[in-house]
Amino acid sequence: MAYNIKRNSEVNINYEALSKDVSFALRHHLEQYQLHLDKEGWVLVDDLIQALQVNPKWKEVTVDHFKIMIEKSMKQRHELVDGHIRAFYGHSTKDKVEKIEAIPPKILYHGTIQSVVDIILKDGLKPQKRQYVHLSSTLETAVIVANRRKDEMVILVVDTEAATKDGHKFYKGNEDIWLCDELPAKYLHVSKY
Ligand code: HQG
Repeated sequence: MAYNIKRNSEVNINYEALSKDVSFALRHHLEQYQLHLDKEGWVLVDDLIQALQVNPKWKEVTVDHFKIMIEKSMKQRHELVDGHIRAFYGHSTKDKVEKIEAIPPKILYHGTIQSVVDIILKDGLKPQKRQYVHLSSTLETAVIVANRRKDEMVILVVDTEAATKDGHKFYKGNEDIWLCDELPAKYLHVSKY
């Protein structure tokens, strides 16, 4: 019987919508959800559940739903460990989340659009509204990132080897996404694919 109840609640959950709301809360709108991230971006799962349950849509949400949400997601956006959950990347909250510095592959990619590429090639990559600039180890991901926008896509290649030699730091987001602070244009060129 219990098995049936669980299956029914799973069927009713829109995991894509749940993932969006979890990202919205953990990356951008802590105050609205009365959440507080620790310095590595973690919150208690129970606190997130309580915060989400204010919305009738998520009244039945449980930790099992978060587990399935993570399993089903095409992108590795959230991490769940020992009763805590966090977003891997994407934050725009006031206090900068500490990420682990690591040595990236020799090149990384950044997917952007034609209308801003000239500015980027002049002023460099800037985090804009987020805490970090977002890069990826695969061209495929950069294409997906760029294609979120309506404008024509441009893929930039980042010479991380030269940037690292000059003292710029790179941080691991997830297995594919890398993060950095502002990065001068001299390390960038437009990819020919
Ligand atoms: C551009 C999503 C003008 C930059 C994605 C980008 C990713 C500049 C935009 C992740 C600039 C910022 C992050 C400069 C950079 N002047 N524009 N100097 N420097 N830009 O959304 O990288 O699916 O903050 O090219 O897929 O697009 O939500 O960053 O176009 O992984 O999990 O300013 O968010 O992940 O846009 O995306 P964003 P992003 P999720």
